[in-house]
Formats: sequence, structure tokens, C-alpha cells
Amino acid sequence: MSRLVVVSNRVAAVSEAGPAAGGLAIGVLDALKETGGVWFGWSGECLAEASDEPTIETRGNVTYATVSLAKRDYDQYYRGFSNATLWPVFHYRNDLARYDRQEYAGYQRVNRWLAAQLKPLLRPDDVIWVHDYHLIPFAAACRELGIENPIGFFLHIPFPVPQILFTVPPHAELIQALMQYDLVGFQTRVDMQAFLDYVVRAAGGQSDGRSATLDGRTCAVGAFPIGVYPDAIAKAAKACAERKVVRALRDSLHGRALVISVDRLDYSKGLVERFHAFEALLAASPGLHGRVSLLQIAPPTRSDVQSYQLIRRTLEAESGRINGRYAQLDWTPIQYLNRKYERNLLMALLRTARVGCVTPLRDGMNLVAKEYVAAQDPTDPGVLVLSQFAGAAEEMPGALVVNPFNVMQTAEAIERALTMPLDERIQRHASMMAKLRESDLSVWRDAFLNALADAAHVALPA
Ligand code: ADQ
Repeated sequence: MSRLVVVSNRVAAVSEAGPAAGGLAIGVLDALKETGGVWFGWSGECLAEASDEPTIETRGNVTYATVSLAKRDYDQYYRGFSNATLWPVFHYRNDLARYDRQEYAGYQRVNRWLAAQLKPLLRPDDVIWVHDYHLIPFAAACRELGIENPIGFFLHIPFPVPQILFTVPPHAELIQALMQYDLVGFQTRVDMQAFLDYVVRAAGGQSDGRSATLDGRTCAVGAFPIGVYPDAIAKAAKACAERKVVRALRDSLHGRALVISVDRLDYSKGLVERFHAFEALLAASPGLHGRVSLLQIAPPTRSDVQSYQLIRRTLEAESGRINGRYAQLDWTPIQYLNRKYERNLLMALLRTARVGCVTPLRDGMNLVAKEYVAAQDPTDPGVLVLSQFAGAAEEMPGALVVNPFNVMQTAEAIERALTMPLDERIQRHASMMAKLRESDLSVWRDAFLNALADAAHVALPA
């Protein structure tokens, strides 16, 4: 039986409270803990010189192999091409993207260096599962080093349509690099189709809908929507309901309804539009003044990338302006907190809210949408207001689906959620819980690894 080797840009520092905020870290760790194996990637440390060899640490059945990056590598590969070029473009924000040849060269160099660092740790029967946009050229780099193991790639973020991808100058090279994997997995069929459209229409390749062929090379493709463990979340949310912080939140509401949003502080998450929708709700419904609050939890990420500094300033200004306009002595309409919470506690906070407002402008999946539903009390559940541009929208039949660019529509959906009768809330929640159970995190992992084993004609990791 083969061993699973996971490769991702960051290997999450795992504390008692669980991994740091971020969907990939949470999804990968849960998957890896079940099968055991190796997790290889960057430690998060940045030094004058890159490390000579990986630091190895084994906890339970997982071996963590981490490397440190040199400052120049961090600037070019991580802060540069990954997060100032690929992230904005893949989220349809070409207006925020920059392209710098040196950064792209650094991106490729670091991918080659990471492959070389991993090579000595590999066994012949390992199955390698690479995660996300930082590592598109990783398989090509492995092949150059003579690594012949099966290698699959999963993209956690959206894949843009060809006209958008064309704005990244080395778009053709990125596609060629993806073709070096045995399997390329996406969150949704829409993302997969965008990739196939490029291969077939822009590059002149072929596809039968399950694989792509370009320049004589074939790779399997598939849609594998990432899930959560809904019953574990429900249990944690209930168990933490009496924790001090959760009680303090409930007490502070004085019977008011709570609308909650939890996102990394990122321009793709639609926070400004959401604040405006909440403002529009207050403007349209004076009867709600003093009776509803929005709690926005948004821990800062990538704060050394300029566009992230800008969105942070905008949000501070907008929350201040809206609060200035509507607050009363005993009521603050928007509570805006830039901090992380321990995972179980966060689930209990989600449970406290009558409405979960998850309205990204683009999102690969969005795990918070799934967590919010899973955290609810099934006898008195809250309502999910969900963006049509989150991958999760394909799978959440009971949500109120909105276009986040349509501020009035979002405001109306929040109002409808606040006044929805109990029967309808219970019914909507039950249909979504059934779906979450059907396609939980283990289904995601197994479906991907099965497809990879099929594509590479090997046995599954066990
Ligand atoms: P992210 O963009 O990070 O993930 P998301 O899927 O919402 O987005 O995951 C965020 C995770 O971090 C959630 O599990 C959430 O609970 C947690 N989190 C957020 N804020 C937190 C806070 N203040 N304290 C503690 N935890 C917090 C990327 C893609 C997504 C995709 C995931 C997984 O952008 O589209 O769903 O990967 O594939």
C-alpha cells in the first residue's frame, strides 16, 4: 500500500486550538490525520538564507517536513507571483494584479527548489497530492528531477475563464505545467470547464470531459468539492455554547438578532459590499434599528501585499462611517473584529447568529458557509445568505442565494432571513445538513485519491 505525501505552500502550525485560519490548512490536516502520511511545505519562516534541508517532526501518524524560505524567495514566489498575480486574476480581479518577470522566475525557481527538497524524503510507492496555486509548476519540477510517483493537483480557488487567464502573460506555460500532473482537481464543474475551455479552444487540445490532452500529454480532470465534518462541527458548537466569550456575546445582544460573517480579510470576500448591504437594510427598515447587529470577524492575512492594506483601510473607514450614521448609545450596528478565534469557539459563535452572511465576490468553495449551517441548532436554526459566486452555492439548496454586487438584493435577503418562519428555517437547514453529510471531507479526500490512483494505475494510500 502506498503512503500519502501532501505538498502545500504552508504546513499549518498546529496548536491546541487547531490549525491557523484558512480552509486549506483545516481541510488537509483533517484528511491527513485519518490516513497518516507526510505533509511537506514551507514552515512560514523567512530567513536570510533558505534552509539546507527539511526539518522533520512526527506527531501521531503525520510527519511534518518543513523548509524555511529566503527573503528573496518569499518576496518573489509568495508575496509576488502567487499573491499579487495569480490570486487576484483567479478571483477575476485583474484590476488588482501586477506582473513582474523577476517574480515569475522566482516562482518557478522556488517550485524547483521545493521539489529538490522533497525528493530525498520520497519512497517509490508514495502518492503525492499537491495543493493550490502556489505550486502549479511543482509536478513539472518533480519530473525534471526524475521523480516518477503519481502526482495529483487540487486547486482550492476558482479557475478563471480563458479571457481572464490570458491577462497573466505566462498563461500558456501555466497550462503546460498543469498538464504534467496525473490528475488536476477543481472545486466545481464550472472551474473544471474553464480549464478545459482553455485547453481545447485556446490551446488546440482535446477533452472527453474527464481528461485533457495537449501536445501528446494527457491528464485526468475532475470536480471535487471540499466538505466539512458537519456532525463534529455541530457537536463542538453545542459543547462551547456556554463558554465565557459566547455567553458574553449573547448577553451583549440583549435579545437583538445577530448577523454573522467570518472571512479572512481579503478583497475577494465581498466585505465592503456586505457592509453596504447592511447599511442599505438599515436605511430601508428603520424598524430594525436597535434590533439587529452585524458581527464581522476578519483576521488580517497577507498584510504585506499592498491591495490587502488598502482593503483594510477601506473597511475601517466604512464600518466607522456606517456606525457613525446609525449607532445609538446602547447599539452599535456593525461590530468589526480583526482577530482569530479558536476553531470550536468560532463554531459556537456561528451558532449564536440568526443569519450567516457569506457573500464573497468569488470563492473556490467557502467553508464558512458549510460551517455556519453545520453549527446551527437543528430545532431553531439560522438562515444562510450565500453568494452565487461561491463554489458552495452549487451545493447549498436551502440557502438564500444572492448576487453580492447587488447590494439591495443582499439587504432584502438578510431581511427575509431575519423574518423567516421556524418551519421554513428547519426545512432549509435539514436539506443542507443532508447534503453536507453526503459530501463531507472524507468524501472529498477519497474521491480525489481514488481518481488519482485510477489515473496513475496505482493502489490507494492507506
Ligand atoms: P479561504 O479563502 O481561507 O480558503 P474558507 O473556505 O472560508 O476560505 O476557509 C476559511 C477557514 O478559516 C474556515 O474554516 C474558517 O472557519 C476559518 N477562519 C476564518 N476566520 C477565522 C477566524 N477569525 N478565526 C479562526 N478561524 C477562522 C481557500 C479558498 C476557499 C476554499 C478553501 C478550502 O479560498 O474557497 O473553500 O480554501 O478549499
